[in-house]
Amino acid sequence: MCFNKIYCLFLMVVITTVACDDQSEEKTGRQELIERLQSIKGKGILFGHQDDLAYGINWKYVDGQSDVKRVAGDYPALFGWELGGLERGDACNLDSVPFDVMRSLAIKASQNGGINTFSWHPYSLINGENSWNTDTTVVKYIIPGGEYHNEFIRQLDKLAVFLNSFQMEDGKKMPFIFRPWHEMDGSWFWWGSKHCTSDEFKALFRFTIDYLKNEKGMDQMAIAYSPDCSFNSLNEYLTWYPGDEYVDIVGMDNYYDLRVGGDVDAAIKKLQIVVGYTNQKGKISALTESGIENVADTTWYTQKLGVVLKDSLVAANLSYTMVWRNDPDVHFFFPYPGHPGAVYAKEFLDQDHIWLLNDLVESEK
Ligand code: BMA
Repeated sequence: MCFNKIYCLFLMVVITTVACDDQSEEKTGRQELIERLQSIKGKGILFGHQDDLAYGINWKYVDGQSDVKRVAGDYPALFGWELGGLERGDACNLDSVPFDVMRSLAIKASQNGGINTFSWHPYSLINGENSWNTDTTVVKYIIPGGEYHNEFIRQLDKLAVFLNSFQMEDGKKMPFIFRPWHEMDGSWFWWGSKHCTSDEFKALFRFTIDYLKNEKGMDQMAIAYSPDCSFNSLNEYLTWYPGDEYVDIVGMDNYYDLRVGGDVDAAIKKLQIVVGYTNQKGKISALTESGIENVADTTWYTQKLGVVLKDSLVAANLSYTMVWRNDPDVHFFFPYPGHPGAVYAKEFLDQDHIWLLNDLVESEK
């Protein structure tokens, strides 16, 4: 009840101001990115390619070049990048991509309407070896309370300086997806299932995100959880899950089920588990990595990936998929013009529900 008219008026002004402030509060880059990925659900699945703009078959750092564009006529909608080596202060990542070049290419991709996602294969703080070296235990030493925890924080500091330096033309920080500690259900990385307990793993994941968000102000980052494909139930899938408050995108890496002689139905079943969780929790889902080395199965894009992404539950819910990099000396996962798989990759990408950059941009007009 108001005592007098002036007091009433004063109260109304205060209430209106607070309400207006709430409405005008700017969305964070993370929120904007999540909304974008939510809004394409059921309309299209973004196609992504690791290192797409950096190099491909018979070219390296050529402005505007992309193997996806050479074959399909447009850039991918999602661009993957790798941070391994940054934590040591290296100028180039473990695949020799200079971090400065990566920054300008990722900003360009984002400026043109694309979405960037970062993976991280860090070197071990214990023996200095790469992510695949499992000779020593690492995780328990770098989580809070561990002997190398402070050194781990210095590594995260380097990541934060780099990723916070990605600025858009309007001065805002570039939004992106961060996908740390991936394929933890396998045992090939030092953070894998045989090299730490699930509680240690969760502590690692949570600390990584808490530190980058809370101490380094990284509110432009959406987080992806992406085990490999060794699960058969939701329970198994969630064994290493750090919690809904830490994860925006639930994903799966799956090369295994889509290999020659693999089981496409198994891949579909597992993705159904992932998208089922998405629906239950209002999250985003993705096939975060897939491919076949050197496109050895020429019809892979139409007969394997294409079949998985046509499943009605998957098609109605999945937001993106990504194939791995095109390193001519090591391995490639997307065909080049003239490769016998190129025609099938194009056929796959020409489908209405598989989106390249222009499809995404057009959908947001
Ligand atoms: C792997 C391979 C390696 C590479 C690593 C990080 O799957 O492509 O050659 O160093 O990813 O990008």
